[in-house]
Amino acid sequence: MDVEKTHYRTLFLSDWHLGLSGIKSAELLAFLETHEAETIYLVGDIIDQWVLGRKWAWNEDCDNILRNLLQKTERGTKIVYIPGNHDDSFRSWANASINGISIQRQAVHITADGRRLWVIHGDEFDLFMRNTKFLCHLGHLGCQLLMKFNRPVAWFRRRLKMKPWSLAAAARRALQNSTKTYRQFSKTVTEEARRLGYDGVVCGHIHRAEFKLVDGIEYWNDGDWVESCTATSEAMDGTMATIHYAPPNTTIEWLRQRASVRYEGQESLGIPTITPALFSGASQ
Ligand SMILES: [Mn+2]
Repeated sequence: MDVEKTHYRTLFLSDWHLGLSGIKSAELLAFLETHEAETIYLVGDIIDQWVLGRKWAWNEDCDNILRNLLQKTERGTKIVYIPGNHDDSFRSWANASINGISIQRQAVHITADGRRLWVIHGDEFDLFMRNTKFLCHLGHLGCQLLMKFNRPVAWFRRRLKMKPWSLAAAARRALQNSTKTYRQFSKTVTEEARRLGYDGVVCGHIHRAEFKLVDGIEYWNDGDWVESCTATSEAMDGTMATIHYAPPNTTIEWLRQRASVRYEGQESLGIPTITPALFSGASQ
């Protein structure tokens, strides 16, 4: 089997959540093995530092995904990494560069036809997230309160033989299901982009790939690799599009095997052991 590579001027990808179980890491590896770009923006939540301890699910695909990125930078691809809220400890490394990957708090991308796009993860505009984070940052008091509230609920659910329920997860689900919230998010982000003088914004965070014009401002959400396999692309002439990656399973398997052979013998990047220990203090 031979698989052709697709070349772009720019690729925007986010919300990989590497380390979380059940993500589309095989598809993502296959995608990276077959897609090249002059510039790649990693738009946040790339490594999930909120997954801790025994739940940490780092596999060979995750290692090969990072190896693929490093190989891309060696071959001249410019990679800009904009940390999100699940990998926010990298934010303190803004303006640093790790193995040719430049870390930025945010970026401005200029398309081939001269549009100025603001590139951000987007959690800054998610009011719900901001508030729960604030609660947890109150530290002891805030988090204990959340747990106390959760305990009676857990007791009832056990008695009813229901699955354990997480307050945070349920609140997030409620948030994600609400179209009003999506609208609110894109409205807030594009309003801010306009205020700052940009033609549009590229972001992630809400795990829903989408393009629309909001009062003349371009809103591009590059989606996620937890459930959907989506990215935002810019062709050489500046034309942008949303990619829904859906190759046959046999292709994915073949590309995984090929990557596995290619990267064989390379030492593990250490992330599986380092990350949980390193970020055990990260807020949940
Ligand atoms: Mn996020």
